[in-house]
This record gives sequence, structure tokens and C-alpha cells, in this order.
Amino acid sequence: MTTPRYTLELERAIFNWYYGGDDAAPEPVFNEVAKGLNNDMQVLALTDMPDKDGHYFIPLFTSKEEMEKGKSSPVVSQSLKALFEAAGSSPMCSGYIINPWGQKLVLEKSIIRKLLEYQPKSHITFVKGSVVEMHVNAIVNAANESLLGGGGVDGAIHRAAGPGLLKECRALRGCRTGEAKITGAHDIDYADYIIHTVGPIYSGRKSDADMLASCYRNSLDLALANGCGSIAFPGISTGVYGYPLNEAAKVSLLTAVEWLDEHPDTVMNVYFCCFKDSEMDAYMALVNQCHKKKI
Ligand code: AR6
Repeated sequence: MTTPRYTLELERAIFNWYYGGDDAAPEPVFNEVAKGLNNDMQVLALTDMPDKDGHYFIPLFTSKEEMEKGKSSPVVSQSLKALFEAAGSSPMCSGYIINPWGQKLVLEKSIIRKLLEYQPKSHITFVKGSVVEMHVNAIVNAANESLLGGGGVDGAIHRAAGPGLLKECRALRGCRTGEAKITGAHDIDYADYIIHTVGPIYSGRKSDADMLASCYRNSLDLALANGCGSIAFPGISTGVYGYPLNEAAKVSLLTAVEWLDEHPDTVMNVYFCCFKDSEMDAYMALVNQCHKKKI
């Protein structure tokens, strides 16, 4: 049985949250919970709760596979919304743990109350790690104009996606700098699409920033056109193509913020993946600068 869409998206967001480390923001996960609540997401609940003394969390599972990672017990499918609404009725119940045997999501009653009212909204998350590991609708590849693979993140994506990706890329007949093209994710089963964009080779001219911005903009447009609600970017052009990290971070972040502002009715979880510590440092310096300016 295939996992329903909203359940899959929630599992992916929880994965990214763990992958993002201790400081990762929970908003992308909250977005997926809220979307699930609005779309009658079903989860598995134990038919019999073991006797408990004192306060307890009730386990819920997004799928049979998640349940079978631990002790297998009789379960019944229930609406997550109905379970959330019932959370207040038992004084000893502290809340729910979704997928207790795997990458778990612990939701205390106070958070559950807030989630019932939560309006999903676009969120930008900075992740220390490789874009190739992200569980999202669309992974972005920093490709070259041939679209036939290369080194860096391009090589890593082609290795993970397998030969089917190269075959599909051949049929695309290349991609111009600043533009983007989409393919399936092939053997990368934790993503639906790969968006291939070609960043500028850094020259120091003003047109570099325009080209880089159009990579981010075109990738986001393509993601939206293909129904994606989550997208993960590497630092386009910041490797072999030599774009200075601080400048590239500024262009990428401003372009994403601008794009999200222009699409107020879209909920997009945008992840900026920092393969090197220095990439994360560049983004954090920028975020701190923005905060200071606001104050
Ligand atoms: N896994 C994940 N991310 C990586 C990896 C990896 N193995 N290696 C580098 N990065 P780059 P570009 C990050 O050089 O500058 C290719 O050969 C890296 O830290 O992959 O746009 C293409 O075919 C940086 O943040 O891309 C093109 O010819 C980001 O990926 C050319 O390189 C981009 O670095 C494109 O150069």
C-alpha cells in the first residue's frame, strides 16, 4: 500500500528536522501536521492502551511499517484531527508521540492545542548537510549546461539517482545558465523531483548576481508548477564555479524571501543546505545583519 501524500510529507519533514540537528526549527513539521489536519490525515492508534500509572503519552503511527519497527500491536486507523481534539479529555494523558520507534514527534497537549489553530506558512530553514540527503518534493542540482553530470553535488546526485537520471537528462538537451529543468528523482526515493539549474561561473560582473538569482527564482517557479511544497537547495555556483560564499548567500536568501513574498498563498518549505561550515556561517552572518537592521 502506498503511503498517502500528507502522511509521506509529514514523515519527510520529521526526517529533515532530525537531519537539521539540535537547532532546527519545527515550523516545516508544523506545516505538514497542519496540512494533514486540514486534509483528514489518518494515523494508526493502538486499540488497547496498556495500563499506565501517572502521566503518559499516547503512541500513534503514520504507517504499519513505522509500527512494526517496534513491538507489533493491534491498531486501528483514526483521524489525526479527531485524536487531537480528544487530547484534552484525559487528564493523565500528556499528549501524543508520533512514530515512537523511529524519528519521533513528541506533541504535548499545549502544542496540540496550538496546532489545531495553526495556519501553515512558508518557512526558510538552514540545514548543515548535503542536499542529497534531504527528504523533500524537489532536490535542486547545481548542474552545468550539458546536464550530463559532473563533479560536486551534481556527481553526488547522479550517483544516488542512478543511470535513469542521465538517460532522462540526455533528452532535455541541456539548459542555459540561469534557467532550470525538472526530472524525476529516479533511485532517490525520498524525493519526487530533481530540479537542475545552471549557476554562473563567477566573473565578478553584475550579471553574475542576476543569473544566480534567476536560478533560484526559476527553480522555485518549477517546483510550484509541479505541485511541490518542499524544496532543498545547495549553494549554487559556490563550489567549482567559484562564487564567493557571502555574496551567493545574500543573493539566494533575498531571492527566496522575495519569491515567497510574491506567493503569499503558497506554502513552501525551503531548505538551504550548507555542505561546508563556511556556507552556514555566511547565512548566519546575513541573518544576524537582517535582525540588527530591523531593531
Ligand atoms: N554533496 C553535496 N553537496 C556538495 C557535494 C557533495 N558531494 N560537493 C559539493 N557540494 P558544486 P557549482 C556543495 O561545485 O559551484 C559540477 O561539476 C558545495 O559545497 O557542486 O555550481 C557541475 O557539473 C556547494 O555548496 O557546484 C558543474 O560543472 C554546492 O554543492 C559545476 O560543478 C555547489 O558546488 C557547478 O559548479
